Amino acid sequence: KKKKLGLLVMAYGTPYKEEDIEPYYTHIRHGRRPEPDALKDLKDRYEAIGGISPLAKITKEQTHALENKLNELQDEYEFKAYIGLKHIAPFIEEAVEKMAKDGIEAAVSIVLAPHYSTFSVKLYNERANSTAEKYGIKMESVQDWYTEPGFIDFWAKGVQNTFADMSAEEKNNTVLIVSAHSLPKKILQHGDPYKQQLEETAQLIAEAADVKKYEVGWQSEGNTPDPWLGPDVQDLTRELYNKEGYKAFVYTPVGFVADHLEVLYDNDYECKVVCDEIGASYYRPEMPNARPEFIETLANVVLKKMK
Ligand code: FEC
Repeated sequence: KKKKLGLLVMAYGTPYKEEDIEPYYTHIRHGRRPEPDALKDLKDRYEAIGGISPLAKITKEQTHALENKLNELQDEYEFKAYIGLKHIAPFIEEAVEKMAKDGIEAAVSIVLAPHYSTFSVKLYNERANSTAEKYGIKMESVQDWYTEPGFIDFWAKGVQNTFADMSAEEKNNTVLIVSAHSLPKKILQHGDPYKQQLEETAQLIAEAADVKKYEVGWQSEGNTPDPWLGPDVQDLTRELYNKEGYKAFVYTPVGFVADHLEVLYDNDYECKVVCDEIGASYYRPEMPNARPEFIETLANVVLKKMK
């Protein structure tokens, strides 16, 4: 008989409906309610991408597909997947509690974000592991997976396909911008690997896709007085245009794995506005979402963690 194994798939979470936006935003802000202007600004951004984000649906699709793929790839274990979210129900703690109720004794966890930071993955894993401990579940947690060959290959192919769509003039005057969510600069004081992991990701993708000109950028920074990691992708676009006169910009927000607000608004709207202003073409290869090759990549990451 196969051994039952819990699979905790952790993700950021997103409001399911308009009324969820305020409590969700309050949770992101560690319990501080947002100012009315900030709340309105966030509501307007969700409105601009169609009212709510497709993220909830995509996280579910990714999780179900990953469970199926893992059960297909091996026959020692029977994986049972649970979604645990950072900022909205089902919260990480609730997912682990449910595992315990279902009689799960061992589990593996993964965050649907490729890079490790003390401000992101570490916090997900601490919440998962402390709840697992409380219920006597033995849990192994993936730390990062940005070097997984299938991940680099996914983006390299997306970039190559994008280049194939360009005119010769664009192709000779283009730059690849590889980005992730910005974090407060103070993370660097404690040896956080996040910045270096993004730089390495950019280099690996550029090599695999044979891209000569690429830059690392940061996006979606928060609304706080602290300095955040930069350059911001919008500023970087203007600066590169002024210096090099590029005719086309290719954005790969590789710190994310799905179509959601930070991509559909911060890239597809905000970066596109800058490109339109300077008269350059805007390109953004497709996100991984639940594409089979990406799900197989995640499955490989999980299986490696268990060895
Ligand atoms: O609903 C959606 O479609 C978008 C979901 C969403 C994802 C996401 C990913 C990351 N965030 C990270 C860090 C921060 C820090 C702050 C912060 C703020 C927000 C706000 C919204 C939001 N984040 Fe997010 N993030 C998503 C959504 N994030 C909404 C609040 C409004 C705003 O500032 O835009 C600042 C918190 C503070 O005020 O102190 C820090 C990181 C990721 C990528 C890793 C991951 O997915 O966990 C890091 C998706």
